[in-house]
Amino acid sequence: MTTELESSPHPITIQEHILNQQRTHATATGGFSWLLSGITQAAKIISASVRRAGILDVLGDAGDSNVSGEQQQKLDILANKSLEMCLGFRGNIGVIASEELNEPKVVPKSGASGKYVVIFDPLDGSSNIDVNVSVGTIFAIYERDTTGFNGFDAVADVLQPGIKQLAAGYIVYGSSTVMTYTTGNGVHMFTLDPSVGSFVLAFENIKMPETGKYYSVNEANYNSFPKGYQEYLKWCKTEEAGPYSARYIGSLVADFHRTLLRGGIFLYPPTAKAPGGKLRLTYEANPIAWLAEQAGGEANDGKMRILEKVPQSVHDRTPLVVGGKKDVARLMKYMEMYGDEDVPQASTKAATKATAKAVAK
Ligand code: AHM
Ligand code: MG
Repeated sequence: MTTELESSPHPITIQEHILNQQRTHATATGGFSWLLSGITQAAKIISASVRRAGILDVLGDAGDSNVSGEQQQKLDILANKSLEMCLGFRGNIGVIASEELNEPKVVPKSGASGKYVVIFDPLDGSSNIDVNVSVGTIFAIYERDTTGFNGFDAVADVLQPGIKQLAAGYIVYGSSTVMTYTTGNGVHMFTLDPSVGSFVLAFENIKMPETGKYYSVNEANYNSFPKGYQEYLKWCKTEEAGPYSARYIGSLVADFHRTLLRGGIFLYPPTAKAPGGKLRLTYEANPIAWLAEQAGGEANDGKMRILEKVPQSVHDRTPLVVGGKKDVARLMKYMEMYGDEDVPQASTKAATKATAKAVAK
């Protein structure tokens, strides 16, 4: 007689999945899987804090700002500490860098002999924390670049192009907690089962639809987008386009998560306020771009592939366009057509101001 346990499908945990992936690499030692399990451990701690945010004293500003001049939230700091703690004792991580740390850190326990570099945004979309909207963690893992290595240049270890990532992923703390990762062998997604504390396989080898029905952008910045973006967005609203629907959460992780599953395009173009883009290359754009490519999508900065950009500093910013292959290709046609042409023309600005004045009367 088959018992209920024997007949029920075997839930694959993220640990098992990572180990199975590891077995496909003949030279793997297990160290890398050990490292990834540090990230899942931190994700569980952060998830528990996010879930109880209104109960614990973790909402609101921490009263300090990070290197980018942004107000740090208490949960930003807690998430950063959780990752530092869970990764710091793995023994094989040489360097960590984070949105919340001014400079990369050499990990004291493994020091200069640690083989890996882990770069993360501990809690992306933190302006959404206090209003119960999805936030996330993003991470990228590299091997230390030992070419011409003097043993102590933590900054040089971090300034590697995204194409050299060994693993990348994100955790979204949404209606459920979901972790998505790639090691260059497809994109896999796991849901945290809070009753047993395990991430269980939800989707293996996810493929992003080539085209979707959503565009995702902070359209309040429309007036200062370069013309190529503006013309593309105008097209999205035409009958020929469908038209598309707009979706914008304001948490990159959540906006990308939807784009990965449903298709469409996410854009954060250059703006008057952030002419070089707002999002950070090393711990936001690079991991997201690799996941997109691994799922059959594309990611660029409106001109070139994100993964080929060489960061000049740890907190470099970049414009970001990411989505289904066909959606991104169409946007690029508009970019090629209009180049770096800026808008609005002075006359358009004046007309907008005059109308606003008349309406205010
Ligand atoms: P953060 O890392 O400080 O939270 O900022 C990054 C966030 C992204 O999650 C999101 O895509 C973007 O900022 C939203 O910016 P905006 O409010 O300008 O639309
Ligand atoms: Mg962020």
